[in-house]
Amino acid sequence: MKTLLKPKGYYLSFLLLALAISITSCKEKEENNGKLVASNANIAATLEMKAELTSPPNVPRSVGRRKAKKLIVDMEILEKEGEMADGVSYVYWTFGGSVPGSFIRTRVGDEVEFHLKNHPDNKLPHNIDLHAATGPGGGAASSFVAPGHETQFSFKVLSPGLYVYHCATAPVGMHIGNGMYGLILVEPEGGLPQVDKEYYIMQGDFYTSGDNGEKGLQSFNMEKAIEEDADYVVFNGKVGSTTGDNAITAEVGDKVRLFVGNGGPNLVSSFHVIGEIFDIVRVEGGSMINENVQTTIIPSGGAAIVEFMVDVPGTYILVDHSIFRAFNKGALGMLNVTGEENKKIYSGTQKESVYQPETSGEKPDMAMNVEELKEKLPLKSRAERIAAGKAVYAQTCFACHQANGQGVPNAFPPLAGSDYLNANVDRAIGIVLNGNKGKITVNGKEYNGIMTPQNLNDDDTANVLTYVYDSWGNSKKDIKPDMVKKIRNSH
Ligand code: HEC
Ligand SMILES: [Cu+2]
Repeated sequence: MKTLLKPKGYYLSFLLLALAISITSCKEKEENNGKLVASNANIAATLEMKAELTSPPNVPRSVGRRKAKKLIVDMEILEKEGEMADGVSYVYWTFGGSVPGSFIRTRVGDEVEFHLKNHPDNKLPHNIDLHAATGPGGGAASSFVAPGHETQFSFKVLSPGLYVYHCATAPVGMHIGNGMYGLILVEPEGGLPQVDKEYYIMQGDFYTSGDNGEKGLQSFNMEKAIEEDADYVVFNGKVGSTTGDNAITAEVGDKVRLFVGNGGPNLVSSFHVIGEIFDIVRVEGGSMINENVQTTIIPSGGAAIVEFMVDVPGTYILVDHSIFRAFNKGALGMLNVTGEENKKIYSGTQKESVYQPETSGEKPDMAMNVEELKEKLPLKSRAERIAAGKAVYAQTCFACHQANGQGVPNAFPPLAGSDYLNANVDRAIGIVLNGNKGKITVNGKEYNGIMTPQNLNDDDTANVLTYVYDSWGNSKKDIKPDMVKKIRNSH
């Protein structure tokens, strides 16, 4: 027996030695591979590489034609304070320092060697469940890690698609609710088709101790989370993450691909881009392709890849079309497209005129036009005009400037205590009548957006401005219809 076994062991160790030599020599080749020509790329291809990780809205380079490899992911968990909205801060728990966490880009067949580090300054243990992994807890069972420790596990990515990862440490909802989620993309063999622009957008709902807009450091509110009563619903972790100067960009003619995820913890997103139609949606991040889609549904813990060509310049607004979330809770982003107009695809306003249909015909010769009639009526009391203005505000202005005139950081300037508003009444009237675009500074902050003309008559314009001036610490100016008429006629 002994003599029989000996040669076996001998051959085995020889085999291992040969393997080790071939790996080393291959490694040596790689180290010199700067000199190798592209046709030798296969020989030079490394057996392993470090994954490029990016924070939103950026994504790593596409995998292209590279072969499957061992892909080393180095992910650090950081619990850190950030800004939820203007003046509102929050302690986020993050994968890689951002919400959503670092984007991981792999190709099918890669063996992902995952190193999860929990920073020593953190207070809690965490782990990670990757929906792209097959195995207990998607990795959660092998990755529980205390502050000041590192854990390692490996998994093979078997199925192409866009997958969510998240922390799965109890209470799971709280870890997710504090921002512990992100996306991992598994590209098919040969990679996804090339496009011009790719971005990473992920929705999440947040539950804070104070109401939406309440200033100061907010903590997680478990009761509201259980009730699914979100204070903030946002893209990329905060209100205004992708608006104004932070807007994502493209040029006319570009093919744009958005990797869109939803971390939840609770809400399902009705993802829509105002003014665009998705040429294709890779539904739920999987292999099914739907074409010509207006709004795609992204479940909590799910994702979708949407692709569209941008044909005309302008600002395209990304929203959760459960629309109060967009205008009142923050789920609003912007894609700025620059380039040549194409009037055949979109004309812009072609003409604007008064619309006064004929009345039923009684005494047509005596009928006064509406404006003349209004001029004859006595002006209502200031209180009545303010009440009427409030109603106009609630219908017309509030979507952008918000219920208490506070505006939306980096997108819509405040009307509350607005130095810009209070400095010049005629200018304010002009803005409501004709809209405004270009840079303006309101209370020391710069805005560079577009307000469209509001198409209100003189009375409504006067009333809404009287209401605005009367509210939120503004200068109490009284705006009369004839003041509006004067500005209207001067244009
Ligand atoms: C679709 C969004 C939208 C709506 C609706 C809207 N605005 Fe604006 N408004 C803006 C934007 C954007 C600006 C800044 C424009 C710029 O950057 O030049 C602005 C600027 C202003 C300003 C000057 C800046 C300031 O904060 O004082 C006033 C006054 C104003 N709007 C009043 C109104 C009133 C009154 C209404 C309703 C009748 C209204 N807006 C409706 C988006 C909107
Ligand atoms: Cu966690």
